[in-house]
Amino acid sequence: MKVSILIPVYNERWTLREIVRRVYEQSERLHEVLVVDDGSTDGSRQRLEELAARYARHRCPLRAIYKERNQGKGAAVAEGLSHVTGDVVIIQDADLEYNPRDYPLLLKPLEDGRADVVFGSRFEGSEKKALFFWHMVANKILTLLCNFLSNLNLTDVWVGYKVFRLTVLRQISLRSRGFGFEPEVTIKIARLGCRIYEVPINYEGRGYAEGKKIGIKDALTGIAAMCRAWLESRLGSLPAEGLGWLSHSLSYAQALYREIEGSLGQDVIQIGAGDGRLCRMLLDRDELALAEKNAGLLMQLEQAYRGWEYVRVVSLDLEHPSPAEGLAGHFDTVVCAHVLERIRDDAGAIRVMAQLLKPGGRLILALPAHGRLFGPPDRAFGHLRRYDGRVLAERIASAGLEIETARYLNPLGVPVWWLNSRVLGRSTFSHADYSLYDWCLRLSRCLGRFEPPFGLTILAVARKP
Ligand SMILES: Nc1nc2c(ncn2[C@@H]2O[C@H](COP(=O)(O)OP(=O)(O)O)[C@@H](O)[C@H]2O)c(=O)[nH]1
Ligand SMILES: [Mg+2]
Repeated sequence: MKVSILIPVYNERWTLREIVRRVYEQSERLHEVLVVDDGSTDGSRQRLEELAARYARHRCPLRAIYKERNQGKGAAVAEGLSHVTGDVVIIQDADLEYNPRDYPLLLKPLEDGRADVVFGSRFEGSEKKALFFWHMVANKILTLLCNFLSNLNLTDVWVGYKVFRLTVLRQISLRSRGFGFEPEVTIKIARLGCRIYEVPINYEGRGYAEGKKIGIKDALTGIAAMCRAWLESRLGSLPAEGLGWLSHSLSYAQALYREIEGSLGQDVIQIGAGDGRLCRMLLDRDELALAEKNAGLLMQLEQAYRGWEYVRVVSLDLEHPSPAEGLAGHFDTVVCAHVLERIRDDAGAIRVMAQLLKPGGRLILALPAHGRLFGPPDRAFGHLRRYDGRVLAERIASAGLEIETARYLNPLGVPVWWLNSRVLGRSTFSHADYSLYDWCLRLSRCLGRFEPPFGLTILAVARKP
């Protein structure tokens, strides 16, 4: 796991050298150190230039970014994040309130694959320095409000130590310039449904005489940031790139599972396991292989299933398959949900999957249906096409498989997609949009046995002779 450290700095000339030294004490576990100077006016910039020169050739180099104008911690962090190249990032304040000695504690839940995000907590630890009463009161109220809006039970939202997987941060956009960053990021990641841990950390609080800057104004902007983030996390558009549909809608993953359950064998491979939403439902098999080509997701899956005896995680790229490492002819079911529509040579990809099957085994495909619905939202998701039953049947047959069934899912979603895609030409999605499609899905289920010959998703099951 490549760990990046991101240090936002504003007028921290007195502590900068020491914090960087403390960070480098942990350097054997680090990948890079990024310091963003937020338009400091106290000489921090010169200090930083010296430090950048000193650590330029280090195995884990220090990179400095200089902002001309002071904009606040949130802006400094956002700037830094656009340069981060690791798998996870630790936000490290530049004063000496937080000690890099806590990195192992903060990283543990991520290394174990249990968490996507880890917050430190200044209130959970054993030993702590006594601090200002009114700060504590304000922190409690703001944390309560943030918990209320995000439906979490954190004890310390305003903590400086926050650690994120980059795959998570890349799914949200951050607007807050100042300390509003803290609740904003909290509310937005909560909405993504990722796994958040809190670990007790050490905290050497400093007073205003020592340069502490946060104040009543920050509390007020924090409240405004929370309300905005809450609204935005419901109505604002989400980046469609990346994992796509499955990762945004649990009900969709569940609906898919219900549909395919009857066709599953005991030795299953899921191709394009992604963030693991669907594969959690495949765990009651004798053997489960999870294939993924994205390195970040692969690592996440490896961590999540480390120690599971019958689950193995494999790297597989359908477009450039390396000679199947003992996988050929091994499975009685191949599940591939929402992958082929992004692959140029989809017929070739089906052939690769067919090779993985034992004779008599089944390939289960879930794909966006109806070419005529193709439009801007598809492009935003990286779809190259949508599938009509006939075309799909041809592709499947050309790989030497026999189609058993082809059914449609979510017929009531079709008019909504058509409106968005063909009439409004919208290419963005908000949580509200996903909820709407989820509702269509639920209502579609009420149609029961009456299965209309159309739907947003086409689900095909094919057999290897
Ligand atoms: N206050 C403040 N801090 C900033 C700014 N830009 C970056 N930072 C950094 O954000 C971190 C947290 O700031 P600090 O004043 O210690 O906040 P507090 O610990 O919550 O009181 C420090 O590393 C600052 O140097 C800014 O515009 N204002
Ligand atoms: Mg501080």
